[in-house]
Amino acid sequence: MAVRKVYGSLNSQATLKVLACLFENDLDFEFVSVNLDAGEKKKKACLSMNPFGQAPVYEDSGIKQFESREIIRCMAHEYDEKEEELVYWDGRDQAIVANWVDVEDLQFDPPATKLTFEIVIKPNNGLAPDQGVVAEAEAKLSNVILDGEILKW
Ligand SMILES: N[C@@H](CCC(=O)N[C@@H](CS)C(=O)NCC(=O)O)C(=O)O
Repeated sequence: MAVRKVYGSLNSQATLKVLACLFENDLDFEFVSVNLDAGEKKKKACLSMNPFGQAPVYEDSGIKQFESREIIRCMAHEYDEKEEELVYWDGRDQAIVANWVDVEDLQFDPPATKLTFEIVIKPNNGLAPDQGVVAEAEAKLSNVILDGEILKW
């Protein structure tokens, strides 16, 4: 029986990141679906383990965590069983990884999320995208995606 639990939604990019890592590491887990569109009270009850009331929340052996990037980082430390090097113990290497995790968090994710909302979620709900928001998000994304590739050093 799985000791790990993911509380989240399949409509949540942050939840999907955690699920991708669980599958990548072949780890058993139980998925507890949270309806993020549910009323505030019901949602808060489901996500009471996260002080910000957001998905995902991850539970492993009694330890509860939130913030998808930190859940993934912790998983990489704990289940680093593959040949590829996922975890760096050298402080300088850790800082370089942290730098790029922050770039994804602060430069890539906000405009990518806005774009997804405008060009996928809104049309799926019968709403027209706001072209001003689309243009602004695309301009910001062009700072991190060059010629179809994520910016590299
Ligand atoms: N920085 C957080 C973001 C979490 C987040 O924004 N979750 C969204 C779903 S992707 C959510 O729960 N939204 C509902 C709400 O904020 O009430 C993480 O990466 O885990």
